[in-house]
Amino acid sequence: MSPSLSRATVPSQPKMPLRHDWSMGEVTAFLDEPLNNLLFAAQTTHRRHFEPNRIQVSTLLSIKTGACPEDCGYCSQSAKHETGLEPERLLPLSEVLDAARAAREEGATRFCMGAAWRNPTDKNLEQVIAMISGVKALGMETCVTLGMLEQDQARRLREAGLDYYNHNLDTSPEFYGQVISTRTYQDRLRTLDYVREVGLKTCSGGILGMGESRRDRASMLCQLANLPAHPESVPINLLVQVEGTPLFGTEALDPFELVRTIAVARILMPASYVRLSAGRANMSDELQALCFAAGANSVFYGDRLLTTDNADALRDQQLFARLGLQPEEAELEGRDQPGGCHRSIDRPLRQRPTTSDQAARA
Ligand code: SAM
Ligand code: DTB
Ligand code: SF4
Repeated sequence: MSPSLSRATVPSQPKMPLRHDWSMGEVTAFLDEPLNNLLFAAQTTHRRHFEPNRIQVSTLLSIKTGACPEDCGYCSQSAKHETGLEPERLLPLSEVLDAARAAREEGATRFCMGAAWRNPTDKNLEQVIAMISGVKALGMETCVTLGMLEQDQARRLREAGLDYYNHNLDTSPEFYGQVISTRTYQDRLRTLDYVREVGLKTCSGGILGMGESRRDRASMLCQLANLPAHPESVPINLLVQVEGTPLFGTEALDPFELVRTIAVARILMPASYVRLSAGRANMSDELQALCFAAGANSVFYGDRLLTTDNADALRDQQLFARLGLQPEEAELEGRDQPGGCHRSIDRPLRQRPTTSDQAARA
């Protein structure tokens, strides 16, 4: 930013103290605000805690796909839904490391590995630990999402050097039973407690567009923001509708509700990364730009999520360039606050040849 624009627009305000006592009244009142008020408050909050034009970039890989015993109504991987997905066993280590290396080449700084398990067995855990060690040795941050954990399993993951554990609350406690019957909200909270207690960083958020009300979105945000520590990373997914799942055909969410939810997440959890997560493949560039203006500062980058398509990587490069967003470097060790300290050096995503480059070379 030019010095004069910087002086004119960047508030030199102190960081806000983190609160863990948000009431439903406060959160619903935020969600009900005129959108411009919400965007202004979220953007101001964002600038107190983060460099406003940096974006954290993670890449996702499904290391074990399908045949999951859980019945999550949104998920392509439940054995209870006929989605035509071909189940796969746990990927071999070499395949995972090849994918991580490719993600690093593309500019991702964190590699997230997802498994379609209700919970990992101890043997599963050993196999995943080998993957974590291998990915860390490539110089990348690691995140895994493996379902419910026992405390000892969380501790073993921490000892193996894992950085983040992803475990979403997904929706409000009130709406949860309409989406999932094979586990409870309390089960989710217990795993989050173990993850936090052993010193792993937490990645937890939810899915919008499952037929929930604005009040449910407020209630989910309240749950996340009133955890004993805010999750360092808060993924906000927009439901990817998969044919054969019970939620296929749910009425599409008003996109401004997504923007509002991101803005309120930013205000409630000012020092956390808020990830504009699944659903970007079907979003316009303009909607994504509004989400970034509302405080989203992280995305999944790469052509695939777990079992569905992500926004195309070339389109992302072009979008980031058009918006002046710079991908962030890996976080430094020793942060004491979520999002409090990260490197900020320019490191563009690897440029892929455009079709016109290829045509020019031909
Ligand atoms: N089995 C583990 C679990 O449920 O925690 C880890 C994998 S699960 C696929 C991880 C997260 O992906 C879910 O909590 C949910 O938030 C998200 N997810 C799954 N299917 C989705 C969909 N169709 N649209 C949006 N998000 C989805
Ligand atoms: C999260 O919150 N979103 C990611 C990650 N955590 C594991 C998963 C999105 C899955 C989208 C549907 C699919 O590709 O199967
Ligand atoms: Fe299984 Fe996770 Fe999908 Fe639920 S969201 S069906 S637990 S893979």
